[in-house]
Amino acid sequence: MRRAVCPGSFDPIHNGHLEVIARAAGLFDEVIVAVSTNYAKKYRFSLEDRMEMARETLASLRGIIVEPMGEGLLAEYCRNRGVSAIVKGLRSSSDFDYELPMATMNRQLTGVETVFLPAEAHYVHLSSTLIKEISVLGGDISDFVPKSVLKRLLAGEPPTEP
Ligand code: COD
Repeated sequence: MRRAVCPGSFDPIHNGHLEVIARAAGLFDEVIVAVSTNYAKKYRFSLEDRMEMARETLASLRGIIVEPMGEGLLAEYCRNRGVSAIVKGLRSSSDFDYELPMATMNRQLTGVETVFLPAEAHYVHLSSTLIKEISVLGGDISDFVPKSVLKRLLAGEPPTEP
């Protein structure tokens, strides 16, 4: 069985993430959506909420598992979970410049490969950070996130610890 991982903060998950995860599901037998926790980072949503939003929005896709990634090395996580490939979406050349050394390092650490999928043109400008900023400033984000995420963002919950 070919198992891949789509890692991310998913704070929150948006349509660009969903599109890449759906394409990964078409390439692999099983795709783990691994939701990261970095204690140095301030998240808008708790780990549980980020996982719940991912589960809700990916429920119709087969072969998808949503789980916490933990705090350790992604390469070790892949080895422990029998993952052969990390799938990342690329929005720009700066994404590539950032991701390439990590992909090379991850391969050297445990042999895990990284597969890059070019972001769909319609979603190439999306990031969780930008979406949260637009939402806080009262802009319309309904084209960028699924309905369950929209509802939570509009509920205006205060920032939470991971
Ligand atoms: N279209 C397509 N893909 C997109 C889009 C978009 N609009 N936006 C984001 N993506 C993809 C990217 O591939 C991105 O990597 C992924 O979605 C997740 O995005 P985010 O913003 O939720 O996640 P990040 O950037 O905060 O990354 C979190 C990771 C867990 C991926 C990162 O922290 C990581 O790799 N940690 C591992 C720690 C480690 O092992 N370090 C050593 C490295 S050698």
